[in-house]
Amino acid sequence: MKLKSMTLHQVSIPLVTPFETSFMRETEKDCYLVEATFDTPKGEITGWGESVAMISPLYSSEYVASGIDVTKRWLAPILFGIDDLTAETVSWHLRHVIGHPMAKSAIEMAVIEAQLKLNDQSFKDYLGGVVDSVPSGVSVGIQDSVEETVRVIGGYLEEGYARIKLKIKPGKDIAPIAAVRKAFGDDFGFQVDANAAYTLVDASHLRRLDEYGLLLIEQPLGEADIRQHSELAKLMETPMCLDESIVSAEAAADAISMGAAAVINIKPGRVGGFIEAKKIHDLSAAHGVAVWHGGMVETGLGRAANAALASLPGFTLPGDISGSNRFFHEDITEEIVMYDGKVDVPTGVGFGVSIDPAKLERFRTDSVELLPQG
Ligand code: OSB
Ligand code: MG
Repeated sequence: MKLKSMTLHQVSIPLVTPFETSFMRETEKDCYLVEATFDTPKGEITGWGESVAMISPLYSSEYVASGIDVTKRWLAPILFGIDDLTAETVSWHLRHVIGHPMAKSAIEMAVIEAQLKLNDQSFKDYLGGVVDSVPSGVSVGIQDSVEETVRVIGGYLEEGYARIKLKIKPGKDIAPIAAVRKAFGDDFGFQVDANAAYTLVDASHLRRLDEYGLLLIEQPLGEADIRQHSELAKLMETPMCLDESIVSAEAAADAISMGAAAVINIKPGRVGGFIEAKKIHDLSAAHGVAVWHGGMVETGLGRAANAALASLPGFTLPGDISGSNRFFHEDITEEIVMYDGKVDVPTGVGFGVSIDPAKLERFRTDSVELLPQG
């Protein structure tokens, strides 16, 4: 395939309710989509990708505008020069550009989708997925009060979600967790995510979480603190799970060998793409480390692709792959539906969903078309 043009569409989609983490409170989903058109043996084919970078550099160093900028100046120009571009070689061609995994992943997604369309294949079949549906967990933001936390989680349990993940931060941890266990008992999967809000000096405080039978604690310490997570893991019974720290297969290998991660959250965008993400799945499985699929409040496009990856056999814990209606009144693709605590793995060609042009038009705040130079 040869890249002919690439359009970056920035979108802003209202959230059904504000989503608050230890690092920010969001009321809209702001991201950009990559629409890439290729010359192929079957004529022109267009593939779509989605960047998981957030509007501000608070979860990772990348953000929406940095992704658009690096794609425009550096990444797209490299790919315009390649005659036989394949999904499997995108990350190789882009390897000299340091960092920017989310920007690279969004482009790789578009190449993957075009290649799947060329080969008339679903993403699930391409990856080797083994199940038709995946258990659906929900990520619950930090609420204004303990009562509100209990009410909101009660609603998601009622809807049938397979597992609850609650965001925590210093001062909003023990009390809401204890109240949720008191209200709903020990019979449901419950885990917490600190998004790097603590330091190792909080170890004795964090140990108190061991009382609540949590499935895991996700990323209590900083992105660069793999060794410190291994120290904390020795002090806690709650299984340690890393998100932000796992930026590549190499980082996953380090975390596993240092005892910093009993469980790994896999997010393709954070590690530079779905192909790198699959490597992490394979290497974790080889070490007997459980993985689950993380989420970045994706639109239906990213959500559909995530469900396909999560259909691999090593994903033994429910992922943050909720129904579209958890975040959006209206998604930009067909709605991803949660039923009986699960979400179907799309079986259509490509990612099995398509961007609705009218909705794209409505949610789009900006777009830029990139073409080969000269
Ligand atoms: O840490 O998992 C995280 C959303 C944005 C940034 C970071 C995280 C999250 C979530 C949302 O927890 C998960 C989802 O998409 O359901
Ligand atoms: Mg997380």
